[in-house]
Amino acid sequence: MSSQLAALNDWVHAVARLTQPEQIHWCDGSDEENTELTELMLATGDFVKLNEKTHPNCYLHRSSPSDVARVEHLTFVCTNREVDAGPNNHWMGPTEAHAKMDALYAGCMRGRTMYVVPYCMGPIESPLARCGVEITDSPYVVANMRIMTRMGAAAQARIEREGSFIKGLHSIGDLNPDRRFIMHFPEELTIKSFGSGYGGNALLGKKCHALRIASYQARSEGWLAEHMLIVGIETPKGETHYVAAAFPSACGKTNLAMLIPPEGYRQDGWKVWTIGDDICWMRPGADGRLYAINPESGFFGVAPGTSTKTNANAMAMLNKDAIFTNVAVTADNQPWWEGLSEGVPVLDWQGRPYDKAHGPAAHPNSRFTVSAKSCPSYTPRSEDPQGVPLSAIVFGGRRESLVPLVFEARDWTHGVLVGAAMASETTAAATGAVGVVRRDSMAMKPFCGYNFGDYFKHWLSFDQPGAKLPKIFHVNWFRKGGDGKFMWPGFGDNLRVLEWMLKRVEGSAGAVETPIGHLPNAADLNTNGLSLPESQLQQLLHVDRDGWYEELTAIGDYLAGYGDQAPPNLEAEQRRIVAALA
Ligand code: GTP
Ligand code: SPV
Ligand code: MN
Repeated sequence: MSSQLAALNDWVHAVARLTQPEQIHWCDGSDEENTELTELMLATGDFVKLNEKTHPNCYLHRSSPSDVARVEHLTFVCTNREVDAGPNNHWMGPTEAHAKMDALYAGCMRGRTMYVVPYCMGPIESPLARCGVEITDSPYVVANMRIMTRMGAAAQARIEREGSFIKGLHSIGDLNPDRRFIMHFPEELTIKSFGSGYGGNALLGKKCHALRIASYQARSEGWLAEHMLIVGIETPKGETHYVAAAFPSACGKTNLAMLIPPEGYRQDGWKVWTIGDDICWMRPGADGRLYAINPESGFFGVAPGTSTKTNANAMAMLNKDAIFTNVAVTADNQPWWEGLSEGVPVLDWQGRPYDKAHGPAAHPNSRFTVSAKSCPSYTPRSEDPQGVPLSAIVFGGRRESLVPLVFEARDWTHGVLVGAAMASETTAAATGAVGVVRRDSMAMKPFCGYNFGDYFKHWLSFDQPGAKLPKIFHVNWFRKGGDGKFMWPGFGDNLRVLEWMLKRVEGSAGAVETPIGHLPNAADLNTNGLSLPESQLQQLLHVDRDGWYEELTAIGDYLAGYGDQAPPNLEAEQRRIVAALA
């Protein structure tokens, strides 16, 4: 036995002594193993089989009704010094946090199977990829990790070769929200999660490892772990530009990653290739450009709002080999959610007869889990061990007022400020109030494993001599008019905005200079085939100087909240813009 394997074994056995499982199962990721787990979950009711004719090999999982989203108030970063976690995180000292978690874990797996899940985030052969092992007592978590990560024997072989891995311990416990914590120990490369079986709380490879722990590692190793989609845009000339975009949870990453070009664009030969829809790891290559990989291998996407009209690529993957969580079902047992043009729900997400009085049929944060390879816009470049070079980075939020459709940052420092200053209306992806505007720097507020002040400095540090950094933009698909309706059609039509960005990258499109950045003139956007009144487009591209003066002033206060950690360059940039707006 290699010494690495011995270290893994020792940890697994120490966890078993604490949690007292009935048996231990080492996951190899094989089809046989998945079939056995599926049968087990059908027997226990963890899985409900969906219509085999319309949705072969598709299953529905219903969470406990109080366990349907991430829980930011119960998520902690446990560094030795509180300042290293920063005001952006909830903090608990490691000694106290371990004691609290280990007390919850004591005997928690009695009568259950403990699954040992080795996984790799990123293509197995990629130097940018990193491995972890999740120990869990939830077969639903295993089934999801199998789709979302490269799970099983190959990952274990890499761990044995490399000797390092992130340790993640997860138990659903009794799903009691009062006994639920998601703890991160970045200095120990360890995660401890208890009391939730849901998405980002339980699939530890995703937000816990690939964002919170990875962002911490990336800081000292010179790379970035970001809450971003990665998409390839192929122009009629046959050139593919890769773009990464950070939008907060449930703000359009999956949709932009799978965009279907408007009719006229398709005829002209535009194509869109999906690399990733949630997480992006990137680092400078030898040529000075930023290279990005998607550490995941599947999509855990928001179901409501997904339809053939909005996201036909997602719909095409959802009729086989998919797991659905907290959606409704029709009389003939097909999955259903709000936004579908067909079907009638008979059972809601809790399995009750559907009654409008109970609210939506599908939970607003109901999700599908599918393999990235099932996506019609899948590209083998997703497996490129070196990643794809980025031409542009896009930040964006859900803002019903003030924020224009698109603007371009003047340079990297201004772009970092634009990312740091991001704000967005909260969504159902996390428990708590929905629709409240909050600052969500780089869409990483819930996910950065260290002090945002240090994080902003780390972002600024990429601006080195010889660096060929992507241009930075900000978008807002969610402006609303007086009638309460979205002003911009969104979805496929967002390619019109991406086209302007790529032309800016090439230096072939016009713009107006304003204190907040460069905006397209109405004529610089291709609106062929779009029925958008000229006055509405003007409004979408308008900079409200008074409103922005207030916004920038608030951003100054926000940066000041990071005290000594706030980078002086960023504060100077903020002051320059405030002065220009005054
Ligand atoms: P997470 O998986 O939580 O990180 O979310 P995400 O950022 O991938 O969001 P997603 O693409 O799933 O979109 C969330 C919701 O926003 C869905 O209901 C979409 O239909 C809606 N949405 C996405 N893009 C647009 C857009 O361009 N315009 C409008 N109006 N809505 C959009
Ligand atoms: C998000 O909330 O940003 C998600 C879903 O992508 S979860 O896996 O729960 O984090
Ligand atoms: Mn997300």
